[in-house]
Amino acid sequence: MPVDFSGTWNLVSNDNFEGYMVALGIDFATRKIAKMLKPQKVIKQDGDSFYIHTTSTFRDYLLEFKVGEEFEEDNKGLDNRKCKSLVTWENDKLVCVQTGEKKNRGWTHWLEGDDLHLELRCENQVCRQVFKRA
Ligand code: VLP
Repeated sequence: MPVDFSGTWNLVSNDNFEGYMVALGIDFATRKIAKMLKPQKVIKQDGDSFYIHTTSTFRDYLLEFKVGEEFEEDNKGLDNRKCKSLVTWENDKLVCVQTGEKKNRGWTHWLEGDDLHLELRCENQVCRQVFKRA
């Protein structure tokens, strides 16, 4: 059975989000608000086609992509830097490389038990988030 990330997921832990945001150049005032948030992710997966909507009381971010097809990402409402993004499967992990101004930028999603994990990377910072089904 292939892995299926579909569902509605609530953030339950967020390790080093501050470091990740600093690496992205997010300003102090925005970081102060952002680190209080408990974002929700709605993921719709149809084979290799993904819809990932991250919502919060402050800002939302919608990402749609097909695994293996590079796309332009605008990161609107996040750091607003454009990059070229490519998502691939590494076994059952979904790995995104975001090529642009920031070195070593990307993220990885995987399922572990009943939890959804997300590792966010930028430069030398790694943020680890865990989500539980809503
Ligand atoms: C910017 C950095 C907080 C902080 C300011 C705004 C959207 C994988 C991937 C799909 C992400 C989430 C990015 C979070 C970076 C915040 C607004 C928080 C709510 O998810 O699921 O895009 O990259």
